[in-house]
Amino acid sequence: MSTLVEINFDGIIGPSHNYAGLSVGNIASSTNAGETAYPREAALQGITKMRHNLDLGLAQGFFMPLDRPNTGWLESLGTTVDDAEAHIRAASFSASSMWAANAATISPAPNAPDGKCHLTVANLQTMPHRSHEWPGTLAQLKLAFANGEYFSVHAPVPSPFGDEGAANHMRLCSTHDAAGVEIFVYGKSGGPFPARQHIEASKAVARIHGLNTERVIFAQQAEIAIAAGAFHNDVVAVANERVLFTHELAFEQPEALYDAIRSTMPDAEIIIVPADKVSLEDAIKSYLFNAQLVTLPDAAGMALILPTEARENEAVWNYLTELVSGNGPIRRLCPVDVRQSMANGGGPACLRLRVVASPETVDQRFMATPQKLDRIEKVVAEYWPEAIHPDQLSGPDLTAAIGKARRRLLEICGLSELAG
Ligand code: SUG
Repeated sequence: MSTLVEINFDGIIGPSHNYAGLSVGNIASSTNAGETAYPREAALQGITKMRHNLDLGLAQGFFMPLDRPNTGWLESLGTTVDDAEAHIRAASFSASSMWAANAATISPAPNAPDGKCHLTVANLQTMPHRSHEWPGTLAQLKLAFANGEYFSVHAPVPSPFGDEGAANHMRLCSTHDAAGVEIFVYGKSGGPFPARQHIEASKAVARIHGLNTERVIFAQQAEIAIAAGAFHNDVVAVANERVLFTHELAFEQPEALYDAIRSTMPDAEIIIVPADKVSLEDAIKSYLFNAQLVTLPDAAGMALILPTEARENEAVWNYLTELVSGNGPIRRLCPVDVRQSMANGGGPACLRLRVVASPETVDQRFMATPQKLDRIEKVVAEYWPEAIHPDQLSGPDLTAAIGKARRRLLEICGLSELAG
């Protein structure tokens, strides 16, 4: 078997992408509520990001959008697309599975005593529009990671413990193929906003994955960070291999966390961005920490795949330019345009789920190549709606169009068994 590498699986942005303002505590989602969304442009931006990462020499995979509107979910609520109240109907149409960082929590094989990579699908139960994602996501994880010799896919943690997956989980390790320490970040209170990750869910995932308790840290997300709009930890911190890149105000007890990291992993490097250089507000607006922090091939150091919004914020860009000009581990800044997703609070890191695995052990239908992305791009250009206003979410024409678009995508990827 070849070596383990980090594979980024991006959620392909679905044809029902829209701005219905469904996520309380997610400032971009609330600010853009009622705006017209451009699903075709959104999906093309996501594909361009994947192509960019392939060009950097990184391993790339993808997940299919889920079947929307979710009529089965509406049925379980005793209603239909035509009869549902507007907020429930909008929730049934949401394309939110694009944010694959919330699909599952992953513990790579070197961390687990049974030598398998463990994946627990997230229940996402805090937000109604996301609470019905997991069955469709689980079906895909079971296909993509069907090889039981290497993977173990788990059902969601039960109610009432909210779990939002990898967005609240970080792994520090000397290299991706080595054992490391897993940090589970939970929220207790977010002032006016909900804390979406429950500590009991985090503890349950660590137990289900069989992790060695000495290599697991539970850390509370700062209440002020949630109150400022950091509805997931990956809005204020990101880790890759031995580097933790974090805002000073990300955690409730930062020093205790840093000490715990240093005592478990002495070679860890913690880069703390001070609030007097980048305010919490600027960090959240620019999504600087929602970058993909990746290790480039050929010992070229690490790169941050950032949203272009980070380049447009003077304080943020000044900080970053200084950071990469020093002698630190982060060497390169790569801004990518994912504005359509950003307007719903999803940056480059939200759009991807990291799985450490040998690419050949994954179902190849979920692995990206430049040729496959060309074919996907063609389907998107032909079938994805150009524009959707939230008021249009009821029409039978739109329902038919998004159903057809998804079926066409599944067909060309050889995944029609997910049609539902
Ligand atoms: O759950 N937005 C998503 C954004 C998720 C970002 N993910 C990470 N940080 N990993 C959310 O809040 C907006 C949907 C709407 O308003 O229609 C939304 O669900």
